[in-house]
Amino acid sequence: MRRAQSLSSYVVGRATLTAHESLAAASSTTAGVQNRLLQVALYNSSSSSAGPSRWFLQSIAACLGRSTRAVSLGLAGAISFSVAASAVIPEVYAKEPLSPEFLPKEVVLYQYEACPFCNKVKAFLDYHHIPYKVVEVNPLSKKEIKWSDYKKVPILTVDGEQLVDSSDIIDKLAQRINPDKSVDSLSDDEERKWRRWVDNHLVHILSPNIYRTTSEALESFDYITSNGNFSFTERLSVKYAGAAAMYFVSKNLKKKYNITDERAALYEAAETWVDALDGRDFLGGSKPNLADLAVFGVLRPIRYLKSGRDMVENTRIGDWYARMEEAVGESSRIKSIEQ
Ligand SMILES: N[C@@H](CCC(=O)N[C@@H](CS)C(=O)NCC(=O)O)C(=O)O
Repeated sequence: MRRAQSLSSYVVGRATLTAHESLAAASSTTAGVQNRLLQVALYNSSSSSAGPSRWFLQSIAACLGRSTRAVSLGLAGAISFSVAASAVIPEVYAKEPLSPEFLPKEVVLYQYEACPFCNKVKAFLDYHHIPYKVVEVNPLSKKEIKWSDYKKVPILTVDGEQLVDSSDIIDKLAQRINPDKSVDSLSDDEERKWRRWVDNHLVHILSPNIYRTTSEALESFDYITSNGNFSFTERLSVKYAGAAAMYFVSKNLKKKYNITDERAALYEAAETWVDALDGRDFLGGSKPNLADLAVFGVLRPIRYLKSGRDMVENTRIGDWYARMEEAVGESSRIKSIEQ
């Protein structure tokens, strides 16, 4: 309980540091009413210790806390959209079916919905049509991963074998489904370079974008809450408390990563990626490689939020993204395990 308190305070506390400044600026805007709602939610969340909103914020804090030290805010992953697959998938973009001998019997992903690294792994599993179960880890107790020495997510178990770290997981899965190839021959320098770019650059830009304005923060949390298992009252509380906290936290993230204009940074990243494609359908040529899957995995949660819509309207990334949607298709997630 004490740890729970401190994680909750972490999010709310960080938000409060900049709350006065941000609210002062925001209250003169047309979003003033929403800001006041968010302010109420923010301060309510700091005084209340009960309810799902607190748990949810703690879940965000766990991803955010580690991310600010190691990689990025993983909130985008919390709003993991289920992207509808097109009914007819052109053969050229079809999924990579595995021959049954390579198909693991049981794959379990221990994840936070809030984690972009988990979404990268899911993009790989979905593309290769590897069925997997998901265990949503409680970020406070982490009781679902007590059995492991590794204290982060994602953790993937493949027929009982534990794999950790999203890039390592993907490398090991790629090796497993291509047993005849050496590790080095499985990816080239270009692919490795862009996978690093995703982890070191792209993921940092996402959260400041999806929580950029109060209305965008609410849009993001609206999606989160409508897809979670919340009662009507719980949904409201999570939506406003979460949006309020993340609106302010995202301002700190901008400073941390020296982002002055988050939209411009997002557009620039999208254009940089399209330049990298250099006229090819995918970085991998006629089919996605691991870099395509990584970029797609971290962008998928934001694609149909305002930031993602803006990105597609204002850059050239839309065609590639549409090809990726077709290629990856429907999720191969089979069911959640209730803990
Ligand atoms: N490099 C790791 C980063 C994983 C990571 O930082 N995950 C965060 C969630 S976004 C985490 O589990 N943090 C530890 C915690 O919540 O206590 C990867 O790519 O998998």
